[in-house]
Amino acid sequence: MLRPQETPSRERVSLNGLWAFALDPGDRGRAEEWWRGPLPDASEMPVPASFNDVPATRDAHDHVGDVWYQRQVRVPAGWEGRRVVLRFDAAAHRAVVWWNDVEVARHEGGYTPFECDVTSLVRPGEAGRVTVVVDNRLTPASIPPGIVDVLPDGRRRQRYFHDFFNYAGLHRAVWLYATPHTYVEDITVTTSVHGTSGQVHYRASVAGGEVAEVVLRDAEGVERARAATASGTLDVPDASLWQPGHGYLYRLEVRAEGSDSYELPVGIRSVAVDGDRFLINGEPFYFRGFGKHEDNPVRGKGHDDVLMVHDFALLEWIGANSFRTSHYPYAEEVLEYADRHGIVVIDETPAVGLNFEIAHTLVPGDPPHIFAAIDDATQAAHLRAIEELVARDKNHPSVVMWSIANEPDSARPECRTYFEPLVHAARAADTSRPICFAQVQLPPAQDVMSDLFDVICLNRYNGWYIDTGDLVTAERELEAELHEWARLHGKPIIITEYGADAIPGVHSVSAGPWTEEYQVELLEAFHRAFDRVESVVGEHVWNFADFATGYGVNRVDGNKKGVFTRDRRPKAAAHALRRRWTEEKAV
Ligand code: GCB
Repeated sequence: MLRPQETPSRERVSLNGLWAFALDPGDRGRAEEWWRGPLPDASEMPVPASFNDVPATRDAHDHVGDVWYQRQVRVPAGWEGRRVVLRFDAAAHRAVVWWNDVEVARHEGGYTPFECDVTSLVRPGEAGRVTVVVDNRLTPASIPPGIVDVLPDGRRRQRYFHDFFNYAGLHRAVWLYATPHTYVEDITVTTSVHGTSGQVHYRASVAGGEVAEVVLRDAEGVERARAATASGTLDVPDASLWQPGHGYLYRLEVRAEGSDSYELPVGIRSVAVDGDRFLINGEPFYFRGFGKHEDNPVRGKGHDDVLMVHDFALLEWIGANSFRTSHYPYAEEVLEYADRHGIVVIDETPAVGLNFEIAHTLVPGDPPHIFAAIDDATQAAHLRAIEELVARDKNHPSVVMWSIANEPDSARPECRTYFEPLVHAARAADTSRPICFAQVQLPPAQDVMSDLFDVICLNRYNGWYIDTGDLVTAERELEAELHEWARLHGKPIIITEYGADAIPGVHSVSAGPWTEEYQVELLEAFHRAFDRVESVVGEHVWNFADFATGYGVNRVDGNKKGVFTRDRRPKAAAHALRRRWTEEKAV
């Protein structure tokens, strides 16, 4: 799905700003058809933002169920005769949208966009009422999954099996945009590199007509190739490659018969797995960076350009070259920024929490055996999540690999049965990138599905959840395990999570757990082990910054494994990583 943009034939209007807002704890809205008029007792809510922490009430923070957003939208008078589309960059986790009294869209999945053609309902120059109900419930059939309990007093309580707070709402941009009726519908680009030349393989579709022309220009706007077919290969002699650290972008203009045109940024680069190497443009690439979160005080997962640019500045400061979009697709602005700046991305679906053991730690009591609780409906939602992720992000040069899940219960045979069709679907959706999943702490002999994937991605907490406080054992066992993975699979290994919680300002000469010293020493122990195992091609520390979680006795105001605090101040570990990544392990 193409992101709205402004071209000579297209216009867009941002619908960000303050919307009328109402929590609906008693489920009245759908029964009373709140879309037919102004929301009762509405407050105001900024969009984009997660709604939870904005009103400063526990009711909003802990709300489980529907919330309502509404605003008037004026269609520009100049849009007479155009196709008009309403687009939501995300609504977590499922939404229904009305234009005045007419339902125009339904979507499930909190991190991918959806849109609806409202041309027949709108009158240019006039305003319409847009109402959106967003349901934040996680169920056994949603991705990520969860369970809603109804308590004796009638309140709902949401349980979920992942370690980040269930922020929800309209936490990304909303747009109204216009195109001609014959319009560029989709473009798919893959690239390859041969010697000094690059190839741009493209496929474009035009709704209601044909592709008229395709023109590739370089960053200076100079035309480098041209074609008049809907698909083909454009050859670029002496290509400037998209490289880690150098996000060189061409622009592919696709013109439809009639007048529409769309400009897609294109980075020419190749990605391949060769034995136990991960190659970008034929060169071995070593991932230095983090698992991150979209998480900020007050905004929750609300996208914000200030915070985004600052996070990228900190990645540069610390010497990181990559990150994983743990544990869901991030805002498209983030990937566009990574494209422009040469930051490498492992792009993950929201499939997190498909794991009984973790469910048990995070949800004390009696969680279900997760593969008994989830079923074909969950798998169908997971499949959609993969397809929507690839459809949205397939053209980003920064994205070098898909991660289709985080820490599923990969010791269980049911897990393999569940994942096999998803692996096939991911490969069918994109043949140009390797795929992986982030593996929970399990010895290679117990894992039943890593052979299905291209890269071994391991989340490891030796010295923290295992052998807590004993870094000597942690280092020895980690190294032995890494050698074993290398021996059994012969594939590249990325440690996609490792780290320790550290409370900023807590120090100790004996460097016990929770101190800043322990966090530094644990990372150093892991690094010594990585440097002794040839097949290790990457290290992503958990986490870039402290982040909000659900309530739990092992979480003090959230997860503190950040090397930056939640407000982005460096802990001692940030300085230590900066030394390693800018001096010792800079290439
Ligand atoms: C993990 C999860 C991550 C958690 C982390 C932790 O394995 O993938 O979501 O936040 O451990 O800190 O426990």
